Amino acid sequence: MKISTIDIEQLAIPLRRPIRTAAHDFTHAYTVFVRLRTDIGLTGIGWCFAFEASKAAALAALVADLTSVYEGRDPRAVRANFAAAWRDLNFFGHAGAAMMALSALDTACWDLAAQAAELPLYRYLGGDNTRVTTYASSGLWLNYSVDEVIAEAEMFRAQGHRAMKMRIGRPDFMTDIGRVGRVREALGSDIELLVDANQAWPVSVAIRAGRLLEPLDIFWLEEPVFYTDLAGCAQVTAALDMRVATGETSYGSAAMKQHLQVRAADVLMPDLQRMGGITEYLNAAALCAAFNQPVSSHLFTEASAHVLAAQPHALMLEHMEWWEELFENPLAIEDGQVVLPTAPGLGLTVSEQALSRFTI
Ligand code: SMN
Ligand code: MG
Repeated sequence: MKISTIDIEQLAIPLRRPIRTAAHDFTHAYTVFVRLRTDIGLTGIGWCFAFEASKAAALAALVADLTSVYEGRDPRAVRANFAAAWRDLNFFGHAGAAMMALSALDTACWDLAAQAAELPLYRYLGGDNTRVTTYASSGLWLNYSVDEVIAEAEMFRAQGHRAMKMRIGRPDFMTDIGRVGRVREALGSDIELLVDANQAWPVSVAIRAGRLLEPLDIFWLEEPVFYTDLAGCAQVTAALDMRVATGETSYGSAAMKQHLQVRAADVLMPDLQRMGGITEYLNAAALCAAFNQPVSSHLFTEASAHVLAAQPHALMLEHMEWWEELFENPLAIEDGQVVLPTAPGLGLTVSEQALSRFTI
């Protein structure tokens, strides 16, 4: 099997409403959708994205540049192909937009390799779990009123979710604590509540806020401090009994190793596109196992579900709805778990109608 052509499409996917975290403010997921077509008729998919159309155009240009590495290769040689791309990117860098572009191509190769083996990707990766525990994440944003947060949380519960993530990280952290308290009270104790501060706080504030959050039974406190401050994050982690999670903003498994070496957090949540695709996500997951820590995910639910289903030390898949309209068979959620598709590869059927609707 050989990769014959590579299609790159730029999509503007509108979100249900404009959203804000302590670090982001956006209305669309501008997505670069990549399809690897092969000489035997199989097609593999992958995607990367940004929050501005102009940045997504830059990602598309980088993907186009990398096609010369992938064209003509056997997609089943995923790790060899990845190594060739890694060499190609040495000067440009193993971080930033280059990793995001590589991620789409690498993920599409894994999709193809599993399809060729006629196995769902999670089985191809050696997994046996047909479900993964998940949390709803496409909501409870910083720009919502508390009543809006509670209404959306109830919507997630009605959809089958049993865990969800609320955005915090105001300079006035006492406002956050009050809001989380009201949401916990409204939801009762049978919903797992996660909170994400999106790097907003200095270490001292993160520790004080964390101590006030602990009695509210929070599943984890995410990105309490600036993402490069690993020592600071380790201080927060050591000071709190509650779980601290981080890692979404860092690039490659080497960065995950640095986090693990200083015990920066209790849980790492590698981001598929910042890892550079499934190859490096798997490397990151193996490092977490070696350091006796769980592994989670960030965005990219459809692909990350397969990786986490194959990791005995997986903890909580992030469920983000942004891309589900692209597929005729979006992931089902039952009783707080994502149900893995049974079709070979990623198991996703692309909706041509949705693609043309979102194409820029
Ligand atoms: C997040 C990251 C990027 C965009 C929106 C939200 C957030 C998360 O940090 O973890 O989901
Ligand atoms: Mg986050």
